[in-house]
Amino acid sequence: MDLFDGEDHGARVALSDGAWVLRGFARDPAEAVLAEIAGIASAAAPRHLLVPGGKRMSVAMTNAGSLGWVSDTRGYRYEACDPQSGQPWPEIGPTMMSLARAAADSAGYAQFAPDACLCNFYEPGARMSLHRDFDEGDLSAPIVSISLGLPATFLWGGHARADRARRIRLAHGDVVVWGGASRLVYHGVAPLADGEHPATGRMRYNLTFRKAR
Ligand code: MD6
Ligand code: FE
Repeated sequence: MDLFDGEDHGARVALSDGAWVLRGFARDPAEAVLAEIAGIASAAAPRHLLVPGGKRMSVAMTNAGSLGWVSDTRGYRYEACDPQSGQPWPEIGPTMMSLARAAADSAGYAQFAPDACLCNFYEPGARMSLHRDFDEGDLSAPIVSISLGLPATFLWGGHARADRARRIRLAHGDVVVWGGASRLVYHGVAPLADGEHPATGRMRYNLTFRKAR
């Protein structure tokens, strides 16, 4: 067993109403998913987007699917083409797609049909401040989030930004599924601790599958 193996592989942990952590759910197909991420990154390079306030995000992002989430000084939105290339975003890989659907199913969200996959690339020190995801057109669909590589501390807050956030460790292969009453919960990621992961080196990857339209 390596250092990054969770002892709770296979556990399903309830975070709050409608939100689950599926421990290790993505571990077996991780290698195939990482290959798909590499393909996406070579077609649409990860970049550090500007937020409307003008700051540059520490997480690098790209997208797959018929819509991709983008941010610039004009705001946040979904777009069908990569503004950097003018080309459509690459397709969501078949392994990651079936994994996202299986995770949604196992958390009680049948028939999940995501059209957008936001791909987040974390180097040591990268973080994501507390936010809610409400740019999606269909808030009745859940979000499925797959974490690969270095472990992160996920911040799970409440419905108000000031609500105290719980700290939840997300390791290689962990999947979070949330929707329903928890769909608009505040959440974030603490600065990534440095380390070396056997599958990804000094990187954490996070994929979030959404129904944007
Ligand atoms: C991350 N995840 O884990 C950031 N958002 O790197 C998110 O912001 C997120 O995991 C919506 C739903 C699930 C998530
Ligand atoms: Fe989010």
